[in-house]
Amino acid sequence: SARKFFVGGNWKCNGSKQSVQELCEAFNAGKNIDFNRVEVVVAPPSVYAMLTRSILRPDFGVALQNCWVGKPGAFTGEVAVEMIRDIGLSHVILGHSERRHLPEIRESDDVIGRKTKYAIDKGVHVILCIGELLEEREAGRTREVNERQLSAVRAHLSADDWAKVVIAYEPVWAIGTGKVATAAQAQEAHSEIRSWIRRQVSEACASQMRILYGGSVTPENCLELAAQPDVDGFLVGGASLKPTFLDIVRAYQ
Ligand code: G2H
Repeated sequence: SARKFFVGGNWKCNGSKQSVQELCEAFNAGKNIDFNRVEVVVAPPSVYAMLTRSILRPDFGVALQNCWVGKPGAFTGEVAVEMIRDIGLSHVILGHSERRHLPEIRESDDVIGRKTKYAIDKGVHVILCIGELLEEREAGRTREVNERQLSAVRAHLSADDWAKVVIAYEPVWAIGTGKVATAAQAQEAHSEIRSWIRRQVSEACASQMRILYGGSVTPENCLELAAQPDVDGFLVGGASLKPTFLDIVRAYQ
């Protein structure tokens, strides 16, 4: 397709100064990555973001995994989009299922929409995660849940804003469980998401939107998924903490 493949690495709440250093050095040594064909972004825990940015090859972007919803100020414990820009990061992951569903966090669809708008307005690209729970899939509600989560973001965005968004479809039952979606399940959901964008935003936006698959992606299962027409890349968790993440980056080939 005309869409440039996109691979994100979501390190979640893992690592240390030492492991960040070692992983960045392993990535820096990686050869045979055609950046005309793939965009790569890794998301360390926020306290390691400056360290990561200073060590990591400049042809890899760096993201945070969350941000505050508005301007900097009296918001104890939060990190503002302005700070993400200030330290030279390109992206922020928003709406990850762990932030939506962990009882300690429970971020709402609307807050995720507001965060997405604020980040885009400040020039930070958004990796927007959506996806259904196992019980929702089993009840035949996958499409409805994805569309509800997308609609909550659409309520805050202009049509042009969507050009700064990459969507990551992450079925919650496939996250960190080793239970990857089949290529057919991924393709079906991705094609429904693209069709929603075609109807609710525009044809041009739908044809350009990168829709990533996330959930137990590995070097072993990535090629079959990447071969699906509406799978434009990956958001990788556990497997992005190893040097073999680069084999997933090369899945565009
Ligand atoms: C889904 C994914 C990365 P994992 O959360 O966002 O994690 O690859 O470990 O399932």
